[in-house]
Amino acid sequence: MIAAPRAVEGTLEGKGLRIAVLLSRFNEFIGEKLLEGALRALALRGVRARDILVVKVPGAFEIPVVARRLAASGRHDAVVCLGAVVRGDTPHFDWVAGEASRGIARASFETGVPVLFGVLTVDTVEQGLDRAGGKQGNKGAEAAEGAIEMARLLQRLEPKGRR
Ligand code: INI
Repeated sequence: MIAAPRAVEGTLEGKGLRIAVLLSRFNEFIGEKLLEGALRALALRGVRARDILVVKVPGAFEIPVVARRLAASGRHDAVVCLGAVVRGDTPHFDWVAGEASRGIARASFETGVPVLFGVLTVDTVEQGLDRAGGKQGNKGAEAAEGAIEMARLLQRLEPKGRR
């Protein structure tokens, strides 16, 4: 018989975790719904209000520099980035969405802290609303749960003795 390998996964136990939630105010009517979903999910999973910091920036392009600062601060176990980039008539969308996603990935990679990508990149406002508590669920809530899972997974992967 082949022995089963050891397997490691995160959990959705939020109690004791410190989470920063970073929101782009651009398309705020979508972003606020993502924020509501994220805060509800964090509370449902046991993250205490006093362990959550909400930070707002003007647009998704400004997310990476603040995400990196929050991640590097040592004060948060994970950072959840939220926003909505909606395609318009010009190539602006590509630059904003591209830099936001690249910068968020980089902030995570450079700091070793999970930085979740809960920024919608959609063709229409309707698609955005569908994903912010509408018929496609709430991507803010999904990113928040992903943050808890990733924080717990990284704790489990730490060398013995460090926790
Ligand atoms: N920022 C967004 O978060 N979403 C958008 O859809 C958007 N559009 O379409 O332009 C947007 N632009 C602003 C950008 O993020 C910066 O705030 C701005 O360019 C100043 O740096």
